[in-house]
Amino acid sequence: MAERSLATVDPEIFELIKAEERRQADTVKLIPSENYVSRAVLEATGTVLTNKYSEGYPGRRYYEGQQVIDQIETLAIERAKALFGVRHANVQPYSGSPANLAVYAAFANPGDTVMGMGLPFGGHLTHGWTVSVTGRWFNAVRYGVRRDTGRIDMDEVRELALRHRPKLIFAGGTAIPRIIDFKAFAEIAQEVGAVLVADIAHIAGLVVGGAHPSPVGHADVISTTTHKTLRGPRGAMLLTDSDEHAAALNKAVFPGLQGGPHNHTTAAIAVALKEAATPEFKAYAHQIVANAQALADELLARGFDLVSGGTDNHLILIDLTSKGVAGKPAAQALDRAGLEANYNTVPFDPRKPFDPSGLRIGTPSVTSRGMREPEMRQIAAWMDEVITALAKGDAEETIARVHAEVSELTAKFPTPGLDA
Ligand code: DSN
Repeated sequence: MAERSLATVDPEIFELIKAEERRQADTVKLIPSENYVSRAVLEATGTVLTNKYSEGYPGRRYYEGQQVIDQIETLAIERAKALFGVRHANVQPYSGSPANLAVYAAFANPGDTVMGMGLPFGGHLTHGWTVSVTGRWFNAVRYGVRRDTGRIDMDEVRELALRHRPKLIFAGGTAIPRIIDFKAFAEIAQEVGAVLVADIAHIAGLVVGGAHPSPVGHADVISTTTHKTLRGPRGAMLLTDSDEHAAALNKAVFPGLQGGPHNHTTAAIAVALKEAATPEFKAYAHQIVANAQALADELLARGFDLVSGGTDNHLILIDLTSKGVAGKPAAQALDRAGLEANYNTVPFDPRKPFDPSGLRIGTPSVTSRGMREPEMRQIAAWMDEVITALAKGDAEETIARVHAEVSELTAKFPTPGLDA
C-alpha cells in the first residue's frame, strides 16, 4: 500500500503549512533576520537525512552507517572554509544561541568575566544579557552606543575591557545598522588578552558577498547562524583559523552541549553555501544594502528618525517617538497591512522592552524576491501612510487600502522556494 501523504495523514497541519506559504507569499517581509530559502535548500531540508544519528564528526562517529552522512558533513565543512576563507568550520550547532553557548563552554568557566553589547543597544541575549544564562552564569560587562551618534562607542569598549579584563569579547548583534569595526575590536581584545568572537549572524551573507568587511584575520572565533542574510536553513556555524580554538570548539559543541547533528540541516547548509559562492549571490548581497539605503533615504525624507541616521547594511532601526506612536502598535498595524516588521528597543529607550519605541526592518527577504529601489520607496511610503494614520487614531481604512496594494505588488515578485 502506498504511504499516505501529509495532506491525508494530518490535514490540519497540511492546511496550516499551506496557509503559512500563502501568508509568506502575500507579505512584504521586512524582519531583517528572516529570509526565503531557495527551492534547493528547502528540498534538502525535507529529506531522509532526518532519520540518521551521527554523534561525533566525519570519520569519528559513535554510530555506524555514516557512509553518506560523512560525505555530506565534509562537503558542508569544506564549502564553509572556502567561502569564508578560514581553516576550520563546525557546522553542527543547532542555531545561533547554542553556537554562542559552545563558545562560552570552549573558552570560559561560570563566573568568568565576559563582555558584549547590551541587548537594548543592539546586542544579542547570548552576549551576556541579564535574562540569558550567559548573563546569569557569567559576570557580564556590557557596552553600548554613543548617545550623539547611535554608533558603537569604541572608547567605551576599550575602557571597559581594560577595567574588567574579560575572557571573551563579543562583537556583533541584532540591531546594529552600521559597519562593525572588527579590526578595532581585535586590537582591544589583544590588549587585554581576550578571545574575540565576531557574531556575524545578521551579516554573514553580506560578508561572503563582499558587502561588509570580513572579521577573518581579526576575530579569534566567528559565530554565525545560517538562515539570515546567508539564506540557508535554520542552523549555525563556528569558524576559526586556530587549530587550538577549533579543537576546543569541536569538543564544546559535541559532546559538550549537543548530541547528534541535524543531518538534513547540514545538507541544506551545504547547498546554501554552494549558492552563496556564486556571482549571483554577490550581486544579491550588494543589492540588499542598496535596497536598505534606498528604504532608509525615503524614510528619512518622510521625517522618520533612524538610529545612527541611516544604514550601512541590511537593517534599519526606527525610533518612532517623533511620530507619536510606539513600536508595538506600529508593528501590529503594519502587519495587518501586509508589511511584516518587528518592534524593537532603541538605544536609551525610556519605554519597556515589551512595549518599546522602535521598529526594526530590513531588506534580505524583499531582495530575495527581486525587489529593488523603486519598491523600497513604495514600501517606505506605505509605512508612512499606515503610521501617520495610526498616530491620528484612524488607521483602518488606510490599512485595508495598503494591504490591497501590497498584495498587488507581492503577486509580481515570485516567492523563492514556493513559486517553483
Ligand atoms: N532572533 C534573532 C533576530 O531576530 O535578530 C537573533 O537571534
